[in-house]
Amino acid sequence: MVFLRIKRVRGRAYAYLVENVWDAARGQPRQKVRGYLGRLEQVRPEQLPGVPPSAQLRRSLADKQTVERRRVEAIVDRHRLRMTEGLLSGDPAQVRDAARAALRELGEAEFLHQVLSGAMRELGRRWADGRATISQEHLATSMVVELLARRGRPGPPRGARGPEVVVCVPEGEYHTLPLLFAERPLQEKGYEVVNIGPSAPTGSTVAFVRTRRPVGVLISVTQLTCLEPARELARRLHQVVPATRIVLGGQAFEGTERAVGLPGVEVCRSSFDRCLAAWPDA
Ligand code: B12
Repeated sequence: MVFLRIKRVRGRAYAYLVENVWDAARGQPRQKVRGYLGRLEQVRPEQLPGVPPSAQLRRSLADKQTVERRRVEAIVDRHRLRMTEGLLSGDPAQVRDAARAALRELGEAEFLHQVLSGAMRELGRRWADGRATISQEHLATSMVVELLARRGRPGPPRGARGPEVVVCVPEGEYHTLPLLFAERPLQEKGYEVVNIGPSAPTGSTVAFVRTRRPVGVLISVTQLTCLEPARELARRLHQVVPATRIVLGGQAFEGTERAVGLPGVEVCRSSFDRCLAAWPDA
């Protein structure tokens, strides 16, 4: 009988289909791997064997995914709290320790999207209701920048230069931290990141992209007031570089089904990691 088995590698759960076979030499059963299904949280019931897959296997998958989700949520909460405290108290050693522990237990994607960005969001909430000062927020921002810079880039072979992806924000947007969060997931896929930083005039970004001809442009939008400039930027980019993949994302798109309705422009309401899962390795 085929059943599911979970293996954890660097904090991440991966699913396998295994089967018990009789090992005559040892006189006992052993498990034989029948197939690899990928990251547990992304496995879909259609990937299970059988048409349709057995109810037992489907139930087992759903149960394992629920258990894993709860496990990850509890770990994320603990690390996010520790990270928030480190950032609020301006303690770089605590921030580094919290990052190391979170990376070990959760892996890269959850660390960036849930722990670090979650801690910055918590800081924003505390700032908004008067429990954190602007200076604390600014110090936290620079500590996050330093933390990400210290980690360096994951290595493609020396001298190799992958295809370029431009990461940018629309005119009027100064929330540039998400651009740094995009760098590692892109580099891990072998892309070269060109980060053009805060609020450039739309025409300037369009001209830059036209000469550079990257394979993709990721536009991060945090403030609702920047949605319209972002839309205009995406529209003009698609006009001048129609073969380039243009993706809009960020907090401004969350909690809304706001349709952008532009041909050739994608909206991604999740993390960079999830968004890039659909991109080929460079
Ligand atoms: C740090 C910060 C700042 C810093 C930014 C420094 C910098 N270099 O980035 C400074 C001090 C400059 C700043 C300024 C302001 N800020 Co501010 N800021 C924040 C804070 C605390 C953290 C933002 C952050 O970096 N988060 C970390 C990032 C990495 O996480 P993230 O945005 O969630 O991004 C993740 C996903 O959304 C996704 N993602 C993001 N982009 C993209 C793109 C694509 C393509 C994809 C696939 C995914 C994706 O992946 C990321 C990683 O997981 C937030 C609080 C919050 N809720 O976030 C307020 C916040 C964003 N700021 C706010 C405000 C109001 C302002 C100011 C207007 C304040 C003022 N009165 O001056 C100014 C505006 C400046 C401007 N014109 O842009 C509000 C925005 C309200 C709104 N919805 O419009 C917030 C929410 C605070 C609040 N609680 O009210 N801010």
